[in-house]
Amino acid sequence: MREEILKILKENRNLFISGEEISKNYGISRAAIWKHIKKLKEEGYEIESITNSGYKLISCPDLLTYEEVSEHLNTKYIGRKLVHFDTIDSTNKKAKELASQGEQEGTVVVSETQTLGKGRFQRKWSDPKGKSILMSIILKPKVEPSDIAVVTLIAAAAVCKALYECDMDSQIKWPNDIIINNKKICGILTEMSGELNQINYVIIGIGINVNTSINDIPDDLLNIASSLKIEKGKDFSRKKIIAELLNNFEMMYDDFIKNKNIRPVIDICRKNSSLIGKTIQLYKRGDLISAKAEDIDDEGRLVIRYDNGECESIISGEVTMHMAEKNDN
Ligand code: BT5
Repeated sequence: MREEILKILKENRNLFISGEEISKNYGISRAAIWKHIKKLKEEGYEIESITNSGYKLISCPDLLTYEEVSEHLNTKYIGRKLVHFDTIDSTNKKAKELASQGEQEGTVVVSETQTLGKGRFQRKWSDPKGKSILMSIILKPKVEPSDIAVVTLIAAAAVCKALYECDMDSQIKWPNDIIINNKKICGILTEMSGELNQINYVIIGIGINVNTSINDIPDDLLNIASSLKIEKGKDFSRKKIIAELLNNFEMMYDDFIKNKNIRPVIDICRKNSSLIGKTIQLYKRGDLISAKAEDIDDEGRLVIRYDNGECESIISGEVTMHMAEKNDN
């Protein structure tokens, strides 16, 4: 009923709609309507209520609920079911739970905050409440497990493109970070359940620092982390960014699954790469090795050249990477 009331308020935005009319349309009591309105107001909806005139929707909050995000969404299945939490341990963990219980492909888990947000290798992901995008997409792709690295790149390209559409130039630090002015504003965590040659499901977890301010960033991350707000000096609409991201993601993911075409993804990753042309350091089987990042090849692998002149193409997940200090200016 909450959804219906919100829908009718949105259809009549800036106009009064009487409690009686809502009551007649949906066959619920005016007291019940009032309760829903009260709850909506608590969630941040600005609704004017005047006796004898009814209710008027004035503004909507920047919440990542389906009702808010769907206004900007033009996907067929990605994000068409959006499971929203106020708080949760980790959206990836929840998405895994749902996926293993048979949840369909495309369902997205979103939370306003996480108590146990995680990065790769069990590192922590930090977030202040209501200021980030914290989401996990459930996928069930019929591809080889070895193709999964590409899905991380599709997500990175989708974030980069969505930010560009919101007037932000960002760079992709292959394979799973998005940076602005050399600071991380987004991290991607891809997790998979499957066997040797079969995938049960893939979870793409994405964390973006959107309206995070300097004070929200833990001291130990101040040198490496930033947000869209810090970099641009203004607030951004989280719901618009998440919708653009999902729109882009579906387009590129479909192209990959149906046509095996990842050229648009690779183009975005190459053009916006923060690594190509730079000397990087990477951990390889425990050793810290220096190499030059030369390219991202057509399969999405990072092409590196070692100091001894030898070349190698590495797939995501194979190494942990740190920018060499001389590039960290
Ligand atoms: C990542 O790991 O960058 C993947 C992060 C994925 C987070 C999302 S949020 C929604 C979904 N649910 C989850 O539980 N996780 C996903 P990694 O490359 O390992 O980077 C982790 C490192 O980034 C940490 O060790 C910190 O140094 C740094 N970090 C932590 N929080 C950060 C933040 N908010 N912004 C920028 N850097 C951060």
